[in-house]
Amino acid sequence: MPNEPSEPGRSSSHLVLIPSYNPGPKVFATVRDALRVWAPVWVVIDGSTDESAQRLSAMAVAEPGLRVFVLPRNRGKGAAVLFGLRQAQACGFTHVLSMDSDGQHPVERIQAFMQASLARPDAMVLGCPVFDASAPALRVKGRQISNWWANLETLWAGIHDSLYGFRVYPVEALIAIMRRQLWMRRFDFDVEAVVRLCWHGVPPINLPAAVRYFSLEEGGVSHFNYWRDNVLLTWMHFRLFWGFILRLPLLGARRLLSKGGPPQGQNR
Ligand SMILES: Nc1nc2c(ncn2[C@@H]2O[C@H](COP(=O)(O)OP(=O)(O)O)[C@@H](O)[C@H]2O)c(=O)[nH]1
Ligand SMILES: [Mg+2]
Repeated sequence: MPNEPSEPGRSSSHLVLIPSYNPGPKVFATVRDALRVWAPVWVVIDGSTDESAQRLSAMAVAEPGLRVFVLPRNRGKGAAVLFGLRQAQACGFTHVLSMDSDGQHPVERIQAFMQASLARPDAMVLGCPVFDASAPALRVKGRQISNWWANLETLWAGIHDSLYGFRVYPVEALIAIMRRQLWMRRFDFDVEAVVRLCWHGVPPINLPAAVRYFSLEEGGVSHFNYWRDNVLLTWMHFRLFWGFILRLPLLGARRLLSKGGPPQGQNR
């Protein structure tokens, strides 16, 4: 495959995109580890007030595979991803693998996700979280609720997890969707992106990927606020539900044409 990097080469179609906001100490190892398996790696620093902008920019001087964008004001994860998508498109990239900056996502799965995307560029490759004992029960439960809604909203089009941010997105389709939406700019991004990409006709491929939750002592940081962000997610599912009702005839017809099975996507 011509676009696959031969370590430590560079892909000209697929890049790793890491949106980052006050990520805690794990960001440096996360970026370094990502660069060991893929290039390019881009970080979008979203109005962070810690020292990550300076330290990662300094790292980029010595690392040709790393590019760091520093945005002056915090606008949210979805807005930072959209910024990265637009830059990626301007540079000719067709796909981005988005991942968290705080060390929770498995860098060692980047290659497998990129391979799956290179083999099926029409699809999105979704991480299916494999939790260990570190996962808070409340987050796992909340996820099941969001997954149920996302599956209803897409008429069971094959989304295994609606919230996991470790994914490969087709750039053009996601920009086209986000351009028309005012929302999807904060923690409502991950769910709304998969649901709307499904509506858009982009099939999901689900691959397992471990997720870890770190304690404060281990350097874990979370900006997810249970009240604020659960209200945001509830409002998002309300909007998506009505979008689903409007699209029901189209989704139903698609479902019938796909002969009942969860569709186009593969699951490994
Ligand atoms: N650019 C940007 N990224 C964010 C923001 N908030 C979170 N993120 C990214 O989203 C990831 C997940 O957020 P986090 O706060 O760790 O939430 P949690 O993992 O769900 O508890 C982080 O690692 C960042 O990469 C934000 O305001 N701006
Ligand atoms: Mg996190």
